[in-house]
Amino acid sequence: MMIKGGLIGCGFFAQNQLHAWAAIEGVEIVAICDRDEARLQASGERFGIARRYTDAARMLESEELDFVDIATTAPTHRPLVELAARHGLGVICQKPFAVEMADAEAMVAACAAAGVPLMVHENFRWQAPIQAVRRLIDEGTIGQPFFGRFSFRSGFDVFSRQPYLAEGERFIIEDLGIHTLDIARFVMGDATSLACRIQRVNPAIRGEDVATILLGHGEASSVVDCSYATRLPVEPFPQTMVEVDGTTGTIRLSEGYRLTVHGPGGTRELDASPVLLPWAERPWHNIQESVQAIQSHWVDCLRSGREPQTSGRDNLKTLRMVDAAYRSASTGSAVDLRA
Ligand code: NAD
Ligand code: 89V
Repeated sequence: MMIKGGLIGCGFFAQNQLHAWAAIEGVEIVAICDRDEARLQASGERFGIARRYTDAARMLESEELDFVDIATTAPTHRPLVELAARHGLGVICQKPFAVEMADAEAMVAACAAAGVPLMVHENFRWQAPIQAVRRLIDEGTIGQPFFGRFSFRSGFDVFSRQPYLAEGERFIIEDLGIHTLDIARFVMGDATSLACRIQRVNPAIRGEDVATILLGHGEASSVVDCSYATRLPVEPFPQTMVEVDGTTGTIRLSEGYRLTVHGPGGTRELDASPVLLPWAERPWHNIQESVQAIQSHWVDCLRSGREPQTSGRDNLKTLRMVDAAYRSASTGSAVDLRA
């Protein structure tokens, strides 16, 4: 049976989500909503979706849906997630799930009380090269990981398409570092401690554009370093570079999606490039492929009744890292995440 969804927020990133939904079998976005009429009509025309609303409550009252895909920015997430839960609908919510931990916890509680699934659209761990790193570790290729580095350093102009990123008091950890911290958790296991330093290099923006974070994962350690102030000869946006040292070998994911695996059996060079989907465009194709992957995962979870990998409950752990990073940067002290 066809799964029916309604999407709220027809802005910049929702275009990727709508392309991905159109490419996934067995699911259809039957209605869309944006309070900006021009954006609503443009997305409706582009994707051939006739049922259009400027008010989310009206959409949920009028349509028969199985789930809602919320593609708005963080301040609107809680009222929209709670609205969907009141209607007994499954919910996908974009990252950052919330700015305040209390709002994130309330959304998780509301969906649990309503008995509806909730997935945070935390797509970076679904990138093909990141999945490849995790697979190699699971296969025992490098033994037990004891050190990781997850590095996103770029000078790409993200502000032209997402002007709100230049305006907030917080920037890189909340918007991008949140993905990198989630990747660190995905590869190394949950974090037990965190220390962070931040800098603002670009004077034209309000928030921090550089963050350097030291994580403990039990006995293992990792470094998450992010920058939008880094001018390189070849602009790597939006690649995350990865280093993992294990007891019997190493993994390196380098510029150009080159994966080098060294272990007792020798050294292998692999091409971990993402597929360029028919609707995708470089350099965004890595992110776009992961959008299709996470949305396919959601459909699988709805059909099987399994909890999504990045459920609301799971994402609280990533959000606690974001919260701890800002606290550590302002106090200069490390934060114990075991409590
Ligand atoms: P945007 O401002 O371009 O789009 C948001 C849209 O939501 C706007 O058109 C706005 O009118 C609409 N909207 C807001 N509140 C609404 C409401 N209550 N009802 C109906 N419509 C409403 O923002 P964006 O750049 O598309 O970002 C959206 C979210 O996606 C952000 O949280 C951002 O962090 C996230 N994002 C994620 C990725 C990723 O890879 N996962 C990449 C980029 C952006
Ligand atoms: O993925 C994101 O959340 C985006 C970007 C890659 C530009 O940081 O906002």
